[in-house]
Amino acid sequence: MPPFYITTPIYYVNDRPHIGHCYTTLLADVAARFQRLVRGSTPTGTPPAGTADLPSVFFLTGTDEHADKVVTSAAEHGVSPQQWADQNAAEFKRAFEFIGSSHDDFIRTTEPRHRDRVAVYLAALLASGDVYRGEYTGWYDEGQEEYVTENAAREAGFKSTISGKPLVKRTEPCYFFRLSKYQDELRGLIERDEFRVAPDSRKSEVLGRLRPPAVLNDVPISRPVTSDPATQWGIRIPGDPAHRVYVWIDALFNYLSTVDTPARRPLWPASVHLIGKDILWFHSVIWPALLLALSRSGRDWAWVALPRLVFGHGWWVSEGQKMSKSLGNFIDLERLRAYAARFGIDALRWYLVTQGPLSGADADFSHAKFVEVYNADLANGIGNCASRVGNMIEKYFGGVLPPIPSAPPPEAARLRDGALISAAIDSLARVELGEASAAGARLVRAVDEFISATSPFKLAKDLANLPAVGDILYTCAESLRIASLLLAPAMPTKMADLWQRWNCAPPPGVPLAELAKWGGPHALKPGTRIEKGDPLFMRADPAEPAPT
Ligand code: ME8
Repeated sequence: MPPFYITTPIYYVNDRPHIGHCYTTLLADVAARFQRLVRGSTPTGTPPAGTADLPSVFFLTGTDEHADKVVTSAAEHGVSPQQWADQNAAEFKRAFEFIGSSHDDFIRTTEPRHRDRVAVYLAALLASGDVYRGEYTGWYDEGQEEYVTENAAREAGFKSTISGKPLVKRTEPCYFFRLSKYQDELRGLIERDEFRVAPDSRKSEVLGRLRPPAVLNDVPISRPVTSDPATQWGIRIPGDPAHRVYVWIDALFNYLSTVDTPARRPLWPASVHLIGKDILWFHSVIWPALLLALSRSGRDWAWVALPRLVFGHGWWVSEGQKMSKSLGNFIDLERLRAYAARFGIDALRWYLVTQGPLSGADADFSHAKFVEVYNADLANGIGNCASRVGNMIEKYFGGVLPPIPSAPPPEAARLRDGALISAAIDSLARVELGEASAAGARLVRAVDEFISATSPFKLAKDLANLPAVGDILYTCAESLRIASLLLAPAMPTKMADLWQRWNCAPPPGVPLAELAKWGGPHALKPGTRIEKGDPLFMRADPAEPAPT
């Protein structure tokens, strides 16, 4: 199995982290935890020194620090750009610690390990001619730090589509990347799914912009350095310090620079670049074209293959409206912390992962929906089911797990057949992380239905039925153990809590298919103490006001 290397966008350090940043990093975390589970690899990896014990799952997130906005915000706060970047990168690290992210590395683009590699990549592209010096005139969106094509500028009334501020006409000497050369090749690669862009709606969107009559122009990739301090922040073009690398080009290379060491190189190519739909063009066109160019810039670069998949998720909106600075309606970290304080971090993770805008329409963060999902899936779902089973084992068997049934009740067939495990693994392959997690919740519901169908509490009224009751309860507990495996990537803390109570923590190094075999070598051991404990999730009152 090739290694699984997943990335998130690297976030601008001039913004404070909010739900959107936390969401993408959380999704990548759930994907990474699922993949570790599927492969039986260690929970998280501090990058090891030698290739031999390279983790088979590698999860990268980080910060994008060379934007011009960093210089302006730093000046407003009376600190240097580097200090400003340090402070805000630390905020992102704290935010990701709060959401329980298990990333293996956090890249900051101001780090020498990144800057030095970007200079090497550009030197190779200059030498091959795919980066060349010219002159650029165009419409510039100062807020977004990007040029807008003549057509797009005209359509938007020469105003930024994001901020509404007027676009500015700029002419400057400039280095270009020969993007035009790669248009047809990229179109073919995406059409044939050799370079996958998902979900399908995003693939169509990109292909629409690559198919004739669309024509790709070469793109400017540098900005001039002047006496203005704002222009001195960034990585210089090798051999021409009067120019610095455009922040987007610098940023995209993080995915490569982080693993471009002798020990980590086997991790390339990335398996998934998880991004928001706003930055699809950069990731599905500019980035693969840069990589194609680099891979052909000399024999030393032939290993630079294309990433396997770019996945662009949708948008969190707030009460139906796009979140923006001008509206001041961001679901910010404080709101998320308030939800975690009231409902637990795992409940927040569950809501974001299962109700978020992963592949379809935008999603609204709604308190009413949060409580509904919390009660249905968690308090009345896994929480209540685990309590019921634990209580019955306590009541009828003194808290000790009864024997494995010699002939499992016929109603248990659905619990034992492993179909939901296969469904979860299939969903995972399509990056449908909400679906993969929901397979665990479905298994819990199936256990509830099994309890209703077999009525152990009624049977137990007659002592002669105790063996049958034991068969039912063992079946329930073992099925919940399997469900807990599927729920663990989204809810690692609560499931670890359950494993501790039930003495069934999965041993490291065993792949999911083995762990999840019903009654297999890792099944619950009869005679194990099953501790009841407090409910994993207390029911929430929908009438209570939202936490703030
Ligand atoms: O674009 N809903 O950084 P950025 C869901 N530095 N996700 C959201 C969101 C929302 N409302 N708002 C933001 C940049 N995101 C560049 C990236 S990568 C080489 C450089 C998430 O700080 C989503 O993942 O603006 C989006 O793509 C990303 O934050 C943009 O973060």
